[in-house]
Amino acid sequence: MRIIILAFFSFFVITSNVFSDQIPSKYQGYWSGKSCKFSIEQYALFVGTNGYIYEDDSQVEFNFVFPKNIEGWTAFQTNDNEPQFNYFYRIDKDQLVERYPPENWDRNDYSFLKNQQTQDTIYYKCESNDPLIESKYGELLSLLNSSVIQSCRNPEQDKCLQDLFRFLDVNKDKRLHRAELNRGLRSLTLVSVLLGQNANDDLDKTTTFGVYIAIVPFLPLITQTLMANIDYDGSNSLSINEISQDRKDLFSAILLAKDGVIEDIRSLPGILQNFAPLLQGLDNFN
Ligand SMILES: [Ca+2]
Ligand SMILES: [Ca+2]
Repeated sequence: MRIIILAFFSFFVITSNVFSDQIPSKYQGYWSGKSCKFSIEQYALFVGTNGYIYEDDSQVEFNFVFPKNIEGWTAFQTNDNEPQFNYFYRIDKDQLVERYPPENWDRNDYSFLKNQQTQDTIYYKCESNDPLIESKYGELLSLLNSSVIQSCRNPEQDKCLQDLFRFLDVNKDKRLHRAELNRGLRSLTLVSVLLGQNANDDLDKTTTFGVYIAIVPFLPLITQTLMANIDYDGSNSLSINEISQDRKDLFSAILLAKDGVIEDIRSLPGILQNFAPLLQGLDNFN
């Protein structure tokens, strides 16, 4: 299990070295047009403690961000390598104002925050998540709101494991059952697919979801491997003690399963191979 945690959280480490602060609570929640119905407004923004999901009729965007105060605005900065995601927010009369820099911005001149050069987007605060968005991203929304991202800045910390366990343990019985492991893998896969599309302008949201939906059937294979190798007391569930143990044979078993999955993916359409880097991340912990 720890190997899986490390593999997944290596994304966060790569994406950003330090999550210095949480996003201020005034920005957190679900935002859209006035009706708050995605079917009408065709755009929605969910802001969590450490990141956001934006969706409109043609694209979906997900990022972990560092909030930074600049001239009365809060910049949602990703990392230096992704200058295309630079949004600035402030709250004005209970509405969320989103501004982006002018084209070819030099990243130093903040005068556009005072003198508007681009069209602002205005969002209204919604009482609850749109059911459509909730059904698609529910697991991801709860991940964004959990303490996992903060505490797993350093995946070696015990708190990372404990918080991840709590996030995965949906029914709070201190045991991870297959369905809970599958759910966790699903949300982490969705994270990796969404982050993966940031580097690829050609992917629209239909393709992104195509990749995700095609990957999902493979996830029980990983769960099965985990169960077969670390359910020491045969309870058909994993306790925190069981997943805390590092064992060489577990590593090799997972790597074996990974090779099998990659082999299966290779026989599928090319786009599915986007999943391979996620599994190849496991190699770092060989
Ligand atoms: Ca449970
Ligand atoms: Ca067990």
